[in-house]
Amino acid sequence: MIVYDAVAAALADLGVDTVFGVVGSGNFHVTNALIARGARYVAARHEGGAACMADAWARSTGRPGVLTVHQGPGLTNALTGITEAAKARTPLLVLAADVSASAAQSNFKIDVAALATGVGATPARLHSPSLAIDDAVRAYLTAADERRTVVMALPLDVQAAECLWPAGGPLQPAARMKPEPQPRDVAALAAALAKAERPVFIAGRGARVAAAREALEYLAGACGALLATSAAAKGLFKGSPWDLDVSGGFASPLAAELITGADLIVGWGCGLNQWTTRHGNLIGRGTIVVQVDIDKAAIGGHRRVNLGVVGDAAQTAAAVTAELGRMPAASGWADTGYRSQPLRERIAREIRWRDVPYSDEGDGQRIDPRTLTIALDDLLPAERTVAVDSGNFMGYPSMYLSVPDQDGFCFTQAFQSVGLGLASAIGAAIARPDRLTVAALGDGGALMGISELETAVRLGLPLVIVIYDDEAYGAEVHHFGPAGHPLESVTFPPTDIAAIAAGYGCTPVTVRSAADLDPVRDWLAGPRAAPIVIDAKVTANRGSWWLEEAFRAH
Ligand SMILES: Cc1ncc(C[n+]2csc(CCOP(=O)(O)OP(=O)(O)O)c2C)c(N)n1
Ligand SMILES: [Mg+2]
Repeated sequence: MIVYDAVAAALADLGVDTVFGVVGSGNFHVTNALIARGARYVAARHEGGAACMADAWARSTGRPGVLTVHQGPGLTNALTGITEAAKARTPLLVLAADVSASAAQSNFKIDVAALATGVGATPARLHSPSLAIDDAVRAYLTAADERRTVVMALPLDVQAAECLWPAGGPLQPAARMKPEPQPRDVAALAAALAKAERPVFIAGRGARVAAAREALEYLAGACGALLATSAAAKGLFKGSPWDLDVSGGFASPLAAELITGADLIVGWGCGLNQWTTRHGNLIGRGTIVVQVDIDKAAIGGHRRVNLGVVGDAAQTAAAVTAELGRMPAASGWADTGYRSQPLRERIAREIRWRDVPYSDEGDGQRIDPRTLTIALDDLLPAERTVAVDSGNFMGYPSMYLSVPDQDGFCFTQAFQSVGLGLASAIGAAIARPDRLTVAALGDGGALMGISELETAVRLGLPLVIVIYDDEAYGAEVHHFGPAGHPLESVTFPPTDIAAIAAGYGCTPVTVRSAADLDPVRDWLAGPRAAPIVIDAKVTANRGSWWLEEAFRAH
């Protein structure tokens, strides 16, 4: 066999059936070999977009994503998306073509392993024709089992060489082992929960990955805990009457009040970082903090904790429930711990941001982003995936658009990069065609990643792309404006984004008030053959609540 074909065959055997990328001469053959082996190939227009698509696809399906790029600039173009994936611990395999060992003076030569290492990804390489198949299998399994973003260099000379399919098949995956929580730690956590009067659980990405909802709800029911998540796990407790939604800057006033009032906070697969705790301000002075994480090094990484438990969120919750020896209240509510019927009713009335009163600042020329988002929440089907870019606007879609479960929210903020939202939405839409995908972008992020509109149109994706258009890098405007700094570098003249979208073949809508949303209704009722782009000219009198909060300690 030729190595590129053997690598494709090995990856196909491991279940690779969807690949994102931009093809150049260096990855042409391996990409075509994957297609020949049955994979769906999604051609992006920029490698940065391709990386975000693969990342979001992996997050939405729970399976490793695969990205294929040309050597040199193909990889450097993809780096921001790769960094986001690496920081978010997305299992992702990057097939990065590389120059031959002899091509020391090639224009395309870069140090692939150094780039990968520099952004927190794991380097890998096809070392030689005879090792290539096992190298590829090992790289894929590292991505899958250790939740790593692996950048595998595929030197052209190795790719083009002959190799033999190994007798007995390629490397076999070793059994995956999760660390069992130590009995002493389980007992300590059970004792802390038994003593707590107002426990709150905050579940993070680790709980989402561990599919820990059931085990956590059961334990929470047994000890009367309220349930919250980090932004990365938003939706995990959707439907529970004790769900406070997201903890941190996005928390609604009632959620913030209840989390601050906790006497015990348990982070489950959650780093309890500055965003999740509002720089620690959501954790009361005397509150006991416990962190459960599968990764020992993560414990206490962002803040001091009173107890660290190394273990998988679901396994640990089950062990603690057994240790506690209590059953959850059968009626679904009881005066246990933090739970009471009056509180349950208050949560039902007040926990959602859209139920928090506000005065609309729209003036007919510009729509209040809260009014816009509430109107969209009413219009759009509940079965949806919401993908959010970065910027001042991001709290509105994150908190005013409901999502059906933890897979309905694609939050690519591990690197805090602007411009990833549209491509992430495309990856999520491909992963979950059963759900309507909503891309929520600022005008800055939208224009940064706009080339992927062509991809969305070409693929006929039924996306709702809503752009919170304040004609500015609003985050910077609201950060520096109040101190009187000049803002010319972060403000822009009006752009007719709807006209640009129409040029790409999307259905365009410009929105200045809620009445302008009628075309969205029509689009939803129609065949949805191309994305709809809503250029919402939003009010920009002030920074969003969460941004003000974030910059207070910036
Ligand atoms: C790649 C990148 N460049 C710059 C920044 C700094 N930055 C953070 S928010 C922001 C503004 C984004 O503008 P827009 O998408 O319009 O959202 P807005 O803040 O206006 O709501 C910028 C430039 C960043 N986070 N990432
Ligand atoms: Mg803006």
